[in-house]
Amino acid sequence: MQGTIQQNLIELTGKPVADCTDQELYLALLNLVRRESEARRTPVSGKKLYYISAEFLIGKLLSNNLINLGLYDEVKTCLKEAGKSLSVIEEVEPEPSLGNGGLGRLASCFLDSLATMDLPGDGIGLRYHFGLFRQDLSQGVQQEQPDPWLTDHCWAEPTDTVFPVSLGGHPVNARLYRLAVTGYEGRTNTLNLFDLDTIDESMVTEGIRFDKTDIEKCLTLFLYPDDSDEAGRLLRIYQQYLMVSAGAQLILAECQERGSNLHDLADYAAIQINDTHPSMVIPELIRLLEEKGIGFEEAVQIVTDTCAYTNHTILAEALETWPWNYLEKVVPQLMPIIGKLDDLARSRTDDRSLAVVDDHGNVHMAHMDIHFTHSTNGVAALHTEILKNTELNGFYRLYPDKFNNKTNGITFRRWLLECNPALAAEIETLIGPDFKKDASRLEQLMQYTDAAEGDVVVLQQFAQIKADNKKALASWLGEKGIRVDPEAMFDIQIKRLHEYKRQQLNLLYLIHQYFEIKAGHTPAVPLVSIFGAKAAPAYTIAKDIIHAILTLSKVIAADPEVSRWLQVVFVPNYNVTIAEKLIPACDLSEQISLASKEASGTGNMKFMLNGALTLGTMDGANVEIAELVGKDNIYIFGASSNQVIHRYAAGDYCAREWYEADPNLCRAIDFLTGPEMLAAGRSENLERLKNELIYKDWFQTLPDFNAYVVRKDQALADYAFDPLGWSRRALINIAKAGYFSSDRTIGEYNRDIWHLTAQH
Ligand code: Z15
Repeated sequence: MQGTIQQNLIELTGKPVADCTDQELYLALLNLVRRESEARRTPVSGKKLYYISAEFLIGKLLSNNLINLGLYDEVKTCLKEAGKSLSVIEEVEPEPSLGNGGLGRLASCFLDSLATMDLPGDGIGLRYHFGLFRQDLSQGVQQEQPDPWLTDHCWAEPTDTVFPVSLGGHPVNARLYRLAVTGYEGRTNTLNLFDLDTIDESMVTEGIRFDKTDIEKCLTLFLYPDDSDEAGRLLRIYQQYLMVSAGAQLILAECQERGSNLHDLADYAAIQINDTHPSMVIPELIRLLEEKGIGFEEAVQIVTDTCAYTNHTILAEALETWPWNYLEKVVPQLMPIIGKLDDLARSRTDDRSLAVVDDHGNVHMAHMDIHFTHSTNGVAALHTEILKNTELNGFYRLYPDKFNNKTNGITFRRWLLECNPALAAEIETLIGPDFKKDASRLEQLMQYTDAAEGDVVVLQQFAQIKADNKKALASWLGEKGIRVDPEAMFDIQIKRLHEYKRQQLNLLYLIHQYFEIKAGHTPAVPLVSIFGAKAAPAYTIAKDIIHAILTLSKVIAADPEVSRWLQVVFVPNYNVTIAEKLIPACDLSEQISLASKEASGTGNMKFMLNGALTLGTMDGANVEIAELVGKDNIYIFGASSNQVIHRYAAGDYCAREWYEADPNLCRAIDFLTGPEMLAAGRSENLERLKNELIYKDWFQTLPDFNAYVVRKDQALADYAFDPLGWSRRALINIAKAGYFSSDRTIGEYNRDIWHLTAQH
């Protein structure tokens, strides 16, 4: 950078820093970051990765980019000297919530690691006008509001590049927007986002409702529109096709410009298909290659060599299958190709269950991915084993060499350096700065935990940082009118609301605790139980669970006898920005999905890195966390994935029997529709949830209830009676978190799948 920060800001705003508004300073910083990021672009030599994803949950970018450019401290000081605050200026920045949860956040962590490791890797996605809805809980139930992020000045810049795309036979133009992704002391890559010029934001009425028929006006209005009706599902296919068609044209154009003759495409591009949402890139690339004179069989081979697929779930509802006649309406030009791919797949195996098009005429996107890419990976060791042995066993037997595991990771720049600067500074004092680029160095912290007691002074410093972070969170909550006791244990469950993630299990524990306190059995330590979660707009039971938590929170708050010991807090509109405030302040991290159902989880890694202990099932990456930290430094409970898989296979699970057999469970479930709850909440929602738990309980909450109560109470007691031991175990978690750096994950993708060369 030329000149000091102050000189640059004066040049950009035309006045002294002290005279600028926060808005003016935000814009100046945005421009400064842009200039510096651009300076780090270099032409790509060799292969380039294209990570195609319907979601990029990027979060705010200002601080992140300043850190990665090495400008953060200087900017902060300069602003402070002029009486300004970077964190206040940051409030001006809207969060781009272009993702629902883990899948989209993972994509963003990956882009950060790619750029940090000097690997050429760009993202391809959609420029949704409104990200995930803003959640309003003021009426005691979730209400959805649009969440605009496209202000006049924003990180994603329009370009003159447009690609023609045919949607249901109608030609439209996809315009490319580019967002710079700068690595930590690394190169600048690009997140390419496509959009139409014809989108009409004024179509949005009453919350997030809009007319789904006028495709050209509404196509990219929202991330994942409600898919509970046909118009919604069609819209989603249109969105996906816009993304992959424009994306495929961009890839081919870039590769040709860099010298590819397309026959050698796989030497110029690696394409990662993030879940099944971008799967149509396979037939679309084949179509484009055929248009350029390449024969079908060779085109299939080129595409197979270029593309790889990541599976992120075994939940049936998340594995996309589209009826043939839906696809025919949206992408008639792909249907002959999909038909030929189905023939080809059937020629490779007699197993009909592996077909691309099943006997009911449904197109299985994941099946197309596995047949016509060279790699299929799961996202945690257990998840990949389940894919190989159960869910995708037929494919595994057909293509054993295609299957591989890539355990997820998180970028430590955002999830440590940015969100927990005090912890990062303490670590740097103890082991030096190298951990920022080589996370495995965190292991050196083990020396402070070695003795039975550990190094008392160091442990107390870590405990003090946690205490300070809890105070900071308490004061942030205080500004929102929520008062919590920072001396209490902070227990946090933040993630999308879904029955498989089992927020309802946590709810039942809290009701149980309420009864125990009423009976004079107070917990070992006061407990603040914090939730943050959005429910899909059409997911009724998920919304009922939110309502029940909110109602319980009211009931407890109104009862001084209980509220001295127990507080339930639901933070509205949970998003990346809020996660960055909550995670550093957490003592106990809730990772309580039904074993086998959470493919990996990545929040679990963020909490561990920030010195929380995990209370969790043997699911997803929890299994690997448990292996790394050892069983004494994590609270594991509940049925194993094998037990769960067998219980499903037997088909004889009966929730009602568990409800009737366990008086504590029965008492907790009945409380949902007891007089206290009904006085504070809505009977319709509470009754429905109660019936769901007794008569369905699809995610087997009841069998794990007892073990959960016992383990959680144990955690409370350990925290209360052995604080130093707790700090020591927290430090072990931090020291072992290095494995979960997304730099490690990206290194493995590159070694096994992409084969990119670092650009220096
Ligand atoms: C999503 O966020 C995930 C999987 C999906 O299939 C969809 Cl549609 C969205 C999550 C998994 O639930 C989570 O376990 C995993 O850590 C994350 O993807 C990233 O792999």
